[in-house]
Amino acid sequence: MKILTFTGKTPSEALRNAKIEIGDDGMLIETREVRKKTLGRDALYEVVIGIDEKSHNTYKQSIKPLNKQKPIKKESEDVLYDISSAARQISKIADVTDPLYEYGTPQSSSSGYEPKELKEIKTEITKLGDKVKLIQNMFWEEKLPSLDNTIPPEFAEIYRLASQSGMNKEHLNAIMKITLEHMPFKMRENSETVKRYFQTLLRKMVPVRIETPPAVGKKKVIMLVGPTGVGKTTSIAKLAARYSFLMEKKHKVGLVVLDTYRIGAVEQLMQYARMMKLGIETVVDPPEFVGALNSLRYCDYILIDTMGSSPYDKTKIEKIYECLQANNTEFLIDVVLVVPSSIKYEDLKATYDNFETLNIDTMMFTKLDETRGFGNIFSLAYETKKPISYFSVGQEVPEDLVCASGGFLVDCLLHGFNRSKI
Ligand SMILES: Nc1nc2c(ncn2[C@@H]2O[C@H](COP(=O)(O)OP(=O)(O)OP(=O)(O)O)[C@@H](O)[C@H]2O)c(=O)[nH]1
Ligand SMILES: [Mg+2]
Repeated sequence: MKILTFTGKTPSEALRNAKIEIGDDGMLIETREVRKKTLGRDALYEVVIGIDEKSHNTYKQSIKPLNKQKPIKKESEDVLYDISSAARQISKIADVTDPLYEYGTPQSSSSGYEPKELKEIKTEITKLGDKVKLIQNMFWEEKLPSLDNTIPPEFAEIYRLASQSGMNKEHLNAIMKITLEHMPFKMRENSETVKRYFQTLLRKMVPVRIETPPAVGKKKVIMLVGPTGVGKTTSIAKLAARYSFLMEKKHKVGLVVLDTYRIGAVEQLMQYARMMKLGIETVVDPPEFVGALNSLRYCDYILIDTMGSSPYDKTKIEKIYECLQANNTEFLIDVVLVVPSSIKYEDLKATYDNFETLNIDTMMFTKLDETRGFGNIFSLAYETKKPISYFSVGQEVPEDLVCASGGFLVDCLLHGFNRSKI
């Protein structure tokens, strides 16, 4: 669009002069009083006309012929061309030019005219588009062939973090797909909002068992099962300390040891029991199991430690199973699978499958302090839908125990384990 000015003694004369020059095609942008009428001197008015020389036809449809437009009255004497009036004019021109173009058609091709600012914005958008394509190709093309091409680059960081965390690839792709389908388009513009959205989504996906004390007159019976050396006995000691003197209400805690296979296994827990002054029962054969539970009836919590079993040693798991089957008391036994976070997802899943016959209720992940990626834990919980009850984050009894929360796990997953955040 070209900007032309015409003058006259009155606004109408200025407009008439414009019409003589350029005909009816044009848009009246502004009328100014350049000079006031004084004795012996006429007033001087100026009209500012915008004209699109190359698209007269389209232009005619959208605005009235010049002779039908009314002059705009302007009180001010100020004829200085200040910045704010320039800005007003630019926005007026932009407003007027918009309807001339159809949605989605490049503005320059339809009119031939394009304000400098719009040109710059378009160039930036094109550059950004190229970057998006580049990043999409780098991060998504081969890894996510099934996903469409509308992935903003801000997802690249989140994808990298999540995939480096050891999360199962199928899970990650499924979650990314959900994210892309549901995330409001506006949020994709900013990598921070993308991250926050993704974080919230992951958090909501982590099944968690909230710790609740036993109801009045009831007790909680918790059995820890899992492979050898994962931290079952240490965790029993941490839980015993937590329930008996770390919580707001102090509870009576009793211990049962099923692990009589290994020399020293009973002694390990005996030491903790002595230190905390807790009742402890040992069980050699399944029939003794019920007797042990009954003798700890006075307790609010009964914690059962079991022998660790390798995935290939079915007899130990069978022995635990027999104990559970023998339970004819009214106590419901919460079976907690204890697994280390330091092994890869496939191994975690194999371990889970191995212990599944025991009807796992919740999961406890240990040795979070010894690992970097936490996606494996996330994936096991995501896949099995079994809630996580606790995390063990070190060897120290009782302090290195954390009640499970989706926020804690997702924070570890995306930013690593940070002891100061416990
Ligand atoms: N770094 C670290 N070490 C841990 C954690 N939990 C337990 N351990 C250590 O792991 C080792 C084995 O712990 P235990 O509690 O004896 O493991 P367990 O599962 O009872 O082992 P078995 O009875 O032989 O099956 C010990 O040295 C513990 O101090 C943890 O969260 N982080
Ligand atoms: Mg043990």
